[in-house]
Amino acid sequence: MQTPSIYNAVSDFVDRNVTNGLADKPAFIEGGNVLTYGELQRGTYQMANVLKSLDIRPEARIAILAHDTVEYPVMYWGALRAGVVPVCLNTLLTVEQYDYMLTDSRVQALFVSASLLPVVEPLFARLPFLRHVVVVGGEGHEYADYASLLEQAPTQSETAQTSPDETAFWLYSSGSTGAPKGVRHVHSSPMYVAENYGAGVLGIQPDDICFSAAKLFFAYGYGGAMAIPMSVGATTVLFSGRPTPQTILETLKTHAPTVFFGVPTLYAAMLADTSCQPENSSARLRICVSAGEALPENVGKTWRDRMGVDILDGIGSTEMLHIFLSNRTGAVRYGTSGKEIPGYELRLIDESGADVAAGEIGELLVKGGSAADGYWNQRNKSRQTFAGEWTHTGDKYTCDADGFYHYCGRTDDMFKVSGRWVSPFEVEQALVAHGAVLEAAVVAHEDANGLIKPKAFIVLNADVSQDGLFEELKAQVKETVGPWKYPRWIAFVESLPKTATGKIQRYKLREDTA
Ligand code: 3UK
Repeated sequence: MQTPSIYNAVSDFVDRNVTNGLADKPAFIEGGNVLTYGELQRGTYQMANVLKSLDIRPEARIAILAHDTVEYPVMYWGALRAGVVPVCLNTLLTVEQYDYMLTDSRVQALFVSASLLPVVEPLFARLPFLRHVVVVGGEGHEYADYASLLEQAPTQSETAQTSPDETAFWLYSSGSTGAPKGVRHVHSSPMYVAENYGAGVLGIQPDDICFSAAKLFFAYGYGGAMAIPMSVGATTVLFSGRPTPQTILETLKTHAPTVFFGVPTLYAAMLADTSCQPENSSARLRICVSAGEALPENVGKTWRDRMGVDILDGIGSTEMLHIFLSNRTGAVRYGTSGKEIPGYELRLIDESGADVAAGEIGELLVKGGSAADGYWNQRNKSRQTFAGEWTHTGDKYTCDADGFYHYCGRTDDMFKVSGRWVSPFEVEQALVAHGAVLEAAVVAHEDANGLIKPKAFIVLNADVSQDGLFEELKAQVKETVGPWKYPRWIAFVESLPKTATGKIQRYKLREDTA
């Protein structure tokens, strides 16, 4: 028999860069803090030793609930070095959600930013598996201090001899309905993303500087701000605050990244800000990426015309770790998610599981080496989503004759009006194409006869009057997407309910309006 194959991602993403002579090169920059690849490597050895000293053994789990500062990559990659599995938690959740995740994951230690401590502290007494709390930054608390633990730890340790198929880390899926699911990713997945999307689509190079408005705990940010830049020894700019048009522009201007990762709402909000001009942004920007939800065509085009850089819309998921279907530089088709990217295969299937006919709408399935190993302790959901080599996305798409994929909404949001399908998504796109509209969400609503019709919730741009808008918007929808699809009701609202990762929670609007 052969010896089992050994692969620990930390060797590829951290050690290889040091071996290649990049020890003094900045890997991460946040505010005035710089972390070189050499410092990162030393820190990960120390972190591995800290875990050992806390008696956290390989294969056990720890939680990282931290802001995007230079400590984050040290904790994350240090855990991988020790063979310990970090569970990267969203920093924007409620105590109930943390209760669920910390209980479900049975983490033995929690590494938490000082400012987030008050949210989770009430839970500590009733988490039987939690043995250690380590606080990053801050003082005057009763817990172990991350910086002192690290400083005291030896700078050499062994690297756990993990398998390429072994769980490396978890992310919780931010499903817009139902309980969150622990998504288990293996050691070989980050490099799969870096090679196929990072190198293949972005053409990532060592002299690139990446900046992601999506945080590291989100798979999109994890790829854009860790896996992809680190795979080639590039530099990442981190921003630990709240992303707003102003803070993002300041970071773009100050650090002049070459690649920027944003979400559609942010691009739209930035464009609504008159100070969003090339001279106030990065002088070196070569690619912008959008993911998380579909990028409206007009947002993409307006950005390109104003900022002189294309936005590459691509779809990814927590289950696939990163983007598997994307637009490409020089061949962008705004209003689409682009084409299949090498390394991934796609299918569109109907309700019976058969491939749909050309041009027909179907559920998107994806096959590729970055698929998760499954959900933690949710066998039925795992089997439904990870059906053999194919992962079900829950997204509806059509594929045109040129191979471009057109997003048609989630499988569960579609409804019928007068027997004909309405995709809330396409109605929303027709609404946001109107200059007065910042954001729109459409749900099914019963009329006085108990028949289902579209209802729109709309956030207007600043200083826009509602006068006559209802009629204009109805006409716009009828003309652009179909006469039966226009909203019979419009509610003008201040904001839309969203998940922590920015996805519209249509089910909340449905409940509110029922
Ligand atoms: C939706 C999109 C249309 C789609 C993600 C990039 O968003 C990410 O992961 P999540 O698990 O959500 C996945 C779901 O979000 N979606 C994402 N991108 C697009 N819909 N156009 C898009 N471009 O419903 C998908 O199933 O939070 C994004 C990289 C890694 C990610 N995890």
